[in-house]
Amino acid sequence: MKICVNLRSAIVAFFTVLMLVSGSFFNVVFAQPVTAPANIEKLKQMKVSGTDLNIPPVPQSGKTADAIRANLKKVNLPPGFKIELYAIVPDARHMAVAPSTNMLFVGTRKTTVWAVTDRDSDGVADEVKAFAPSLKFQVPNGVCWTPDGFLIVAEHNRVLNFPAAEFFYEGPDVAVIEVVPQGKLIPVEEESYNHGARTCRVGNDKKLYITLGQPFNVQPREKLKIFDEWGIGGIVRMNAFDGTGREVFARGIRNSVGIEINRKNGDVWFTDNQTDGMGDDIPAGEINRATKAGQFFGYPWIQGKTRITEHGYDKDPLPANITAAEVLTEAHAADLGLTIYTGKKFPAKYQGGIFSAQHGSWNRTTPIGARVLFTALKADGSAGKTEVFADGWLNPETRQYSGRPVDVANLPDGSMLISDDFAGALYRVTYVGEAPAKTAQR
Ligand SMILES: [Ca+2]
Ligand SMILES: [Ca+2]
Repeated sequence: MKICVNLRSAIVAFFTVLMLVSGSFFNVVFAQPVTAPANIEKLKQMKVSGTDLNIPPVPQSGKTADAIRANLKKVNLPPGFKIELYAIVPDARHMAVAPSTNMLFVGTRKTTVWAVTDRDSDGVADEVKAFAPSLKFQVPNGVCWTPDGFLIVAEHNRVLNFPAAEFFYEGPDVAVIEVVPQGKLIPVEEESYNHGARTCRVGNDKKLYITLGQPFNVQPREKLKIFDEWGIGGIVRMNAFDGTGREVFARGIRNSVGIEINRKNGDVWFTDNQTDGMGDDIPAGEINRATKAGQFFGYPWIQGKTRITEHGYDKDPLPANITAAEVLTEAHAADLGLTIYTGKKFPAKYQGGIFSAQHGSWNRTTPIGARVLFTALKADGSAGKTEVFADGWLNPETRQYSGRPVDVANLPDGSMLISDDFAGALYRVTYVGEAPAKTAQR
């Protein structure tokens, strides 16, 4: 009954939004999208696309699942914590846990957004299938929620908003609003296969924040102006339903692939990936905090404490008013998704602190990363100590990965999910207490 009420209110909300944005809605009805043009236009008018109603599920048992479970035995966690396979999800990247049902959506750097459902509420997903398969996504890496439960999907160069995604996902056709039409998030000439994965969050101000990586190792000087105007190498924010009011929120960022809001004070936290080719140990990776709009985070003149030499930026005087990183992480570990733990089941020291995923290096003499860090937050909202929370997906002897963490997310029951795009899986971390959990044995 509750679901029916929710569904009805979601549909009402959807049409309300349609009316609110009807100007832009009808303007774009007959416009482009590069891929599957007919289908998105049909879905925007709540018409069926003709896509097969049966969406094939991803097998959740068998050899792959067994191998992943075996690999998880090598993962190290603090005493009392347990990690288990939650779901097989190919290319799993950033996660958006549904506010009111036992499910989540998972972005990829390919063409699929996955819908993952735990139908029997036992803490393991039972069903993984493509979300909105009648649409063709392009690098739909970024997924996040509006406060009223509309799902945002931030692609490389388009942003979509799905009202009532939690209820429509059972079929191939879902209600959709184009927040930013294809080719309008960045200029089409600036599209790139490098640093093209977006991440998003809706802030306490209800605006949609999107990270925009700049596509170079270090951007050439002739790109500075246009990147500045568009917020490439930065974070932009806009109305989450029609993309209006867009502005550049933060600048001076190389390639952020992780953003989180501190709901207590509205701070915007984000990771920044380090410059390649400057040696094994510099520059540091960064975890940053933006406390207001308009802050400048130093790139490409400085990263961590290292002046950037490519294109001679180190010869320039250091720009004024650089907001320094809150946390410097080891070079090349590739800091990606981060989330503030909002549950109550982990020990007190973890509550309200930041968990962040490191994907692991690809170009370091001694590989590093493939782990999850924990950073405590102080009472004033700044970062305290950072420590390794989970590692063991990288074998230092063979230099081989058995997994590469991408993102971290809260589940409503106080457990935590970690996504892994190498193994193609989601893991669930629970706190079972330091004494042997006898009640868990059967
Ligand atoms: Ca289940
Ligand atoms: Ca910086």
